[in-house]
Amino acid sequence: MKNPNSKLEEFVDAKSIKRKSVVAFCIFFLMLVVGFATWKWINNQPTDQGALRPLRKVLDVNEKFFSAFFDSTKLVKEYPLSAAAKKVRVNGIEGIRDNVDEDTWRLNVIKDNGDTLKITLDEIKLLPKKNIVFDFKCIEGWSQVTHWAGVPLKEFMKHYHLKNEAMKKYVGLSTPDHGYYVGIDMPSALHPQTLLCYEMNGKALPKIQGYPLRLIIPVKYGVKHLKRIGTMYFSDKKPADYWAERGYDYYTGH
Ligand SMILES: Nc1nc2c(c(=O)[nH]1)N[C@H]1C(S)=C(S)[C@@H](COP(=O)(O)O)O[C@H]1N2
Ligand SMILES: [Mo]
Repeated sequence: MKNPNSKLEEFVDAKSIKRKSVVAFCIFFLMLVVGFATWKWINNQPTDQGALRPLRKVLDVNEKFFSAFFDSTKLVKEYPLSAAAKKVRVNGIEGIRDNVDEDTWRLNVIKDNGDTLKITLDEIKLLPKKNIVFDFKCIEGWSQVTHWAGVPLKEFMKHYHLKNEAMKKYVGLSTPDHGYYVGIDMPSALHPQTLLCYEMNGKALPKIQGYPLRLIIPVKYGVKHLKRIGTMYFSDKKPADYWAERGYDYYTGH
């Protein structure tokens, strides 16, 4: 049986559809206006380090999140001892061409107050020792799984009460003759896998690989693993860096 109201229903339906269309169009139009106004507002904001301030805020929050969450906790992959190369590649001999005098060598640590600690290798060997086997990467394109040991730089700094120094933004390292030098950002320097290293494959470092003491910093490329450390200092300004001066990225992490 035909519904007597069907004509009316059709009419109401058509009416409500029309109303819904009008409402939808109004909402669409409103969103356009709001979107355009927001875009205008963002564009009229002052800039901060090259980004409009509202966008910079988003970037800053992202950066805080990533550096707090990933940088300090993320460990570089470690390998079993059996994976370590027996014949370890040698690369780069800037600042280590002349002989090192084993009896007079000291690690010179320049403190915030201007004092210099002069530390012997034997003193460094008394500190907690950590072994690491990891994939050592050079920006020239080679990599090799190698085995190193030494004291974590973080433990070394704790032991020598280098608290004020750890608040600085950078660590600077250089060979005794200042022929090679690097700057390391503090979070990377204090990373748990960063070592003041005095052993390779369970033996004293060969001279050409940094005897008596080198840096091993797995979160960075080879260029930062300074061989034969003479001096260590701390600064809020970027320390001079041999390869950064020659056009390479200062942070060269991976
Ligand atoms: N003193 C000094 N350290 C240095 C270099 C250098 O030229 N001089 N070269 C760096 C580079 S580019 C690399 S890849 C590594 C290589 O370390 P290795 O010789 O133990 O393989 O040392 C780094 N440390
Ligand atoms: Mo390198």
